[in-house]
Amino acid sequence: MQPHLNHHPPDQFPTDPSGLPEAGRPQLLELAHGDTLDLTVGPVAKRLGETTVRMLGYNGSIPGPTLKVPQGSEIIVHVVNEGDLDTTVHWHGLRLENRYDGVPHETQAPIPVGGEFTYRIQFPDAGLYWYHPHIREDYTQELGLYGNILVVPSDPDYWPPTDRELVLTVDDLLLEEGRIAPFSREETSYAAMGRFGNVFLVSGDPDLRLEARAGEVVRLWLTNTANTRVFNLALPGARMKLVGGDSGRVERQEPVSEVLVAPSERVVVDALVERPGELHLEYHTPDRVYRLAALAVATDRVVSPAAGESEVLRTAPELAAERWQLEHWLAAPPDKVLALVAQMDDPAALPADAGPVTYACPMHPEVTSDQPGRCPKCGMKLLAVTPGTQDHAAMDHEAMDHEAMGHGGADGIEWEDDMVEVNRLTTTATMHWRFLDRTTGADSPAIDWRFTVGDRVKIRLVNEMDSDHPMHHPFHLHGAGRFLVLARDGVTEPNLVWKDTVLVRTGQVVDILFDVTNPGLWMAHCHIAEHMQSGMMFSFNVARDPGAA
Ligand SMILES: [Cu+2]
Repeated sequence: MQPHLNHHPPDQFPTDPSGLPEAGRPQLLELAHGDTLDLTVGPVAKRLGETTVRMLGYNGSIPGPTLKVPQGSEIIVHVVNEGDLDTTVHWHGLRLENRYDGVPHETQAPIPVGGEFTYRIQFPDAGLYWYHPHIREDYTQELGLYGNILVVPSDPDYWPPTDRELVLTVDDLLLEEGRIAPFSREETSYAAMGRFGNVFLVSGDPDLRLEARAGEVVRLWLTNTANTRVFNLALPGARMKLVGGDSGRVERQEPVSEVLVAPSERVVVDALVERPGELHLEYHTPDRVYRLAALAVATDRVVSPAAGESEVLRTAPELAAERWQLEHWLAAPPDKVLALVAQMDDPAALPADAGPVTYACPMHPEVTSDQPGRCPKCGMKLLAVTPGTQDHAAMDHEAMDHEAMGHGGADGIEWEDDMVEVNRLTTTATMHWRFLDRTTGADSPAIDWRFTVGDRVKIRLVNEMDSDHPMHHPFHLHGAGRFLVLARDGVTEPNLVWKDTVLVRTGQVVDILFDVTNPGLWMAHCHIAEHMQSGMMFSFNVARDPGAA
């Protein structure tokens, strides 16, 4: 008998699944205008292959229930918190009433364990949205608190015809020795790069099997719910067509072989599966291919009217209209310039009497200096090397593989955690992610943006290389409105779609046009959960239109 086997230190969240109800599959809940949904947060025992871990679910499932609602409707959601810590529910991407946005202390008081809160949620726009907590997302979202929302358009011809719809989440989860890797109650770890997982989950399942029939057009609705990982997804053997993004359809449907989806982004693709057999949803990085899920295509061939339209590439008139005004906005100076930077304390910082110190790059161990500074190869801050022990920079054996690429690779995306030992040690105390308002000089919490309903605001996002740790950031704006990407590094966006999150790659400059529609106090933040926890956030005010009744 080992009574302490499952005991967790008091400063960590529990990991023992004993006695908990087994996590279920997400339900599809079709809700009508005025309906009430009861949503309960609570711990579950989740089976992942050979092991069972303690996770958190909405209504006992991971993901939580998929909500299917008509555009223009409003529902009531009654949330009960039986979880591990205070919570709120944020309705990601929805332009809703500010007081139901789920931001703790700003739009509502946190819901304590044992407490409850009632939301009224509106769905003005068609497309794919999702919900998750807005307190310690690094822990709660990683542990399973997320669910999809499918808003069915009022216009029956908004989307092209399809035979089958699969509403999915893609995610990763970090396991160590068959358990969820430890989480402190007090502070967020992996603050430098975010917590990368080592198990991939599609709709909560490490080995999901989906079904279709030969000849069908299968619509994949995909939401990235990972803390930090960018997914580049492919379905070899199927003919894929990009039809939608964060908030509704794309300007121009286009054939694609892969789709990139950053944390919290959504993408909608139609896949024509012509032949029977087994296809795989794959995750492609520059170095590797991972299989995420299987799609079994049955032989009973169907004659699909949708397949007949699969070659047609439609244009969305509302976005074609935006394209006409684009030249004006491309030429206009930005109204706001926001820099994305890191300020990093040395996690292995030594006491002053430790003697001579050598500094080395965590990514490039051969780069050393007797002075603090930056790596000339990748821009990372040089960290102190502990004398007499293993060189902590050299512990990242994988760093050598990235020799020629610079930190995060030539494409400005960090596909894997290639500095695990350093990353694990970085916390909200040592890693300071910042937005700096280059128009006014204000630092994150002091940024004071004031807009009015009806404004269109051009915002320039600059992912500065002069930073202690340059890396990609998925920049998210809450439901004060929605935005179009105008240009990335000066290249005009070729295919418009309404968005709430944009991936700003390492060193990249992205211009967006923010269409402001909803009054209130709203958040802007990086959607890497650990970056938001480490300060990469601020809130801005939107005033009502003084001319409106
Ligand atoms: Cu970030």
